[in-house]
Amino acid sequence: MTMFDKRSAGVCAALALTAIGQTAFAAPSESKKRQKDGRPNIVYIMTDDHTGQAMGCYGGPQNAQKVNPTPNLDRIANEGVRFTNSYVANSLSGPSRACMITGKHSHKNGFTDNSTCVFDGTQPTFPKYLQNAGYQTALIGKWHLESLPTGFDHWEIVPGQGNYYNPDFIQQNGDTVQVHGYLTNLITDKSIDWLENERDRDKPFAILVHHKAIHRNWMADTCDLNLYENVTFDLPETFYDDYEGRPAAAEQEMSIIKDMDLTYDLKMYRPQVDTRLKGMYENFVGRMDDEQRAKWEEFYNPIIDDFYSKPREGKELAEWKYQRYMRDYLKTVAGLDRNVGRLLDYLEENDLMDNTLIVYTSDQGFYMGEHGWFDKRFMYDESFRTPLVMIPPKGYKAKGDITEMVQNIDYAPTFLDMAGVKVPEDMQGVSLVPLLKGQHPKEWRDAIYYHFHEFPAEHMVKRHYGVTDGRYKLMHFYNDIDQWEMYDLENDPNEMNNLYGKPEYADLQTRMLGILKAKQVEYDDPIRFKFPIAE
Ligand code: SGN
Ligand code: CA
Repeated sequence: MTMFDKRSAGVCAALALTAIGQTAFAAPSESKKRQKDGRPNIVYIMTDDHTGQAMGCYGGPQNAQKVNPTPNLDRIANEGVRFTNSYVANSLSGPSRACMITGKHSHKNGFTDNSTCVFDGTQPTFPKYLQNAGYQTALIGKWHLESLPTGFDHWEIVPGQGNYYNPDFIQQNGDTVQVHGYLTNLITDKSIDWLENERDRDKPFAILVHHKAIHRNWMADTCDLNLYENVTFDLPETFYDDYEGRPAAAEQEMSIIKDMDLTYDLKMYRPQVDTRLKGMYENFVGRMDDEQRAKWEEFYNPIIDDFYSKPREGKELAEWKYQRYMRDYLKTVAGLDRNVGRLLDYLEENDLMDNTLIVYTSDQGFYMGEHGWFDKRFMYDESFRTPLVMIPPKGYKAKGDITEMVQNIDYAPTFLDMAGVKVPEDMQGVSLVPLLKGQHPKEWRDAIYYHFHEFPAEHMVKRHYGVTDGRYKLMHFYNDIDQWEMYDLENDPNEMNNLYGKPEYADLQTRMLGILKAKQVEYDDPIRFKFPIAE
């Protein structure tokens, strides 16, 4: 059943306090009632494709002084901790979500790729363990694991990737309901609404707030459309990468120049001329109501007119695309940041900060023009890393930067550990609680393992696995290719100079192959290389 729910007016800057949920929260009496169970609550906020290069506290966006797109996210880092070496296990949405919720690598949780997998919802996950321990659990937003969620007292998800404007939500009773508004605002409204009106105040809670933003095709809220139009972003050093010595990197389909679509990604659509593209265009703007669409067209039409009035090609076109990409992406970040601020304000106003672990992360990093790309998937740092900032509950001593190498398989054990639930032996991640207490365990992991499986598929990034010890990185691309790469991340942070097979690095290569072998054995990955390698 589809209904059009007109409740939300959408939340733009000054309008924020008039959003649906907010007016309902005016009476504080019930909300001020203190939680009886002293175990910490968990607010886990995860966005989609939000990369550190677009987050103020990680130094982004690159070279654009005066632009800080994330003051609210930075507040989490400033009041709490910033992980400076945070990685994913498989840089893609569904796989990342499955790793995060199970505490296991993809080959163990079974969700190796977005195109062929359905998450087995009968397997143990951290929300189920928390539920069994007496927590109340909720999930709101993007889920993307194909099967319906299990382990949540309350859930409301968007189908697949979800829509930015007037999106559908699948509800727990099986109904699909269309809701009026902009998705980032709506997910926040619904999360606050659950905290305020549906939470059982006798229990601790864990809520997963999963945004679609900043996923392609980077559609901002109408109130943010004018942002950053006067900013010119510097090109990343590697924008014109020629992929020399890296054939696997050369073969992808995620190039801003070649693959970024003028209509779909950059919204340059002329209804009178591009009639063939109408269906594709309407697919993403067709859900808007007249007012939203009028604001959208008022903003984009002059840019479209200007674009088609001055034909560009070669580098000029490439750099024009890059600037539009950066602007659209960062406008979408702005709405996300504002909404995280709304959620933080709610927690603060309701005395929930002291006893709550607040986490902000993304399902993976993203390319903002580095190597000439958008999208993710590769084990190169921009998409292998993911932002991770937290405000721990009161009493946890850590502040500032945590530099130990951590991975999204660590979140589940961390939440269980913090809740006083024994971490199951088959979880492959490790609890971050000691780090949040300000400790630096001597026996911390010395390398991170990665495995990307989705090929052939959109963007055509080859299958590969690899390890990093923080200083060096080794990768093996396999399947229809057999290509090794090795980098010195300190001397070559852009990963341009493939050291694999160079005689002067033979010892390092042997050492890194040893680490890779050890990790594939430790994590019991059935897809592994044969050792030693025949050169
Ligand atoms: C969609 C996007 C891709 C993106 C995948 C996976 N195409 O298919 O660009 O790589 O999602 O992203 S689109 O035409 O539908 O926008 S993920 O983050 O969900 O894994
Ligand atoms: Ca993603």
